Amino acid sequence: FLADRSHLAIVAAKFSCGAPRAGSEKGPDAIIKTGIFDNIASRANLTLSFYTSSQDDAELELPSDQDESGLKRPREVSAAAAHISDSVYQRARPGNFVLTLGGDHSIGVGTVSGTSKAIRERFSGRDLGVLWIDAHADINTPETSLSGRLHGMPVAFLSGIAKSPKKGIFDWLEDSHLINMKKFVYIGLRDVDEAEQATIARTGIKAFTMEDVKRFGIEKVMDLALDHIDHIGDETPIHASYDIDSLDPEWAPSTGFSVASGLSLDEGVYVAKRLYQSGNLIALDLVEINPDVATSQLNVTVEAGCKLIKSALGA
Ligand code: B3U
Ligand code: MN
Ligand code: MN
Repeated sequence: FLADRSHLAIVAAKFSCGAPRAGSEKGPDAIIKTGIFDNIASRANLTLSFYTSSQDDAELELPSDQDESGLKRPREVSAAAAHISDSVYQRARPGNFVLTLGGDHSIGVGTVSGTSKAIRERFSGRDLGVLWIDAHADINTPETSLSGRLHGMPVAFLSGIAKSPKKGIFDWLEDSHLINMKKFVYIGLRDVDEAEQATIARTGIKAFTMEDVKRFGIEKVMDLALDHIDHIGDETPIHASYDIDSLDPEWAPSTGFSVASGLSLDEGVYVAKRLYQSGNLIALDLVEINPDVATSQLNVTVEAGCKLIKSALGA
């Protein structure tokens, strides 16, 4: 195993400014409250938090929440992601497995850039593999985005397709933070903007849509996805960024952007199990659980999220 799963570092990224509505900042506590981590032995519970009144959570001073350059709250999102990036880097660098609980998916700029840099240092320049499990492609740029929301753009910034539009907005991203898109795979796509489709086609990014999952079955899709990331079998470290909206609304109603016809819970769990079995998973994000949406069924979503986490950790 490439990361030491007996040393689980948990990052609670209580941040929702990248999304149109608040609420996902409460996602980490909803998961933690279930007690899921209580019996994981010798965990290093190193928690990073935002926007919370609880005493042991460090509150981060964030810059202005103004909209700018057609982007919604870009300085706040950029600063939070920079902070998360460094936090994840510090934890991944010595070989901990890093689990980040979101938060909206703009925090993915932080998590993936942090592990990318750590892996380059740990394994002398190696590229990180990334599995992005999501209904959405999150690859809009400031130019193509129709919403201006940063949770629809993390993949564009991580790949270098989107560049810092201004000083103070993602200008902290270094080359070592960026990812090699040849080792990047999507699973679960079913709501992709036209400009995003064009970007994916032009750059040849590997993508398995829900149609592909239905046609080939999730087993075959995972065979192909893992083979794409690691086609020469050289144990490429993998960061999985799991958006809960990849699951069908039946199993994940409490999220901001539900899209019909998603992964069944069994399929989602299968993806997580295969990641564990690969032995190469070094980090996992679970994002976009929003306790303020479909609150009466929050436990359904939280239970699904916990199953994904446990499966990815081999529990
Ligand atoms: N593609 C749209 C919608 C969206 C993306 N990610 C989520 N929603 N969660 C956008 O705003 O970029
Ligand atoms: Mn997403
Ligand atoms: Mn999504």
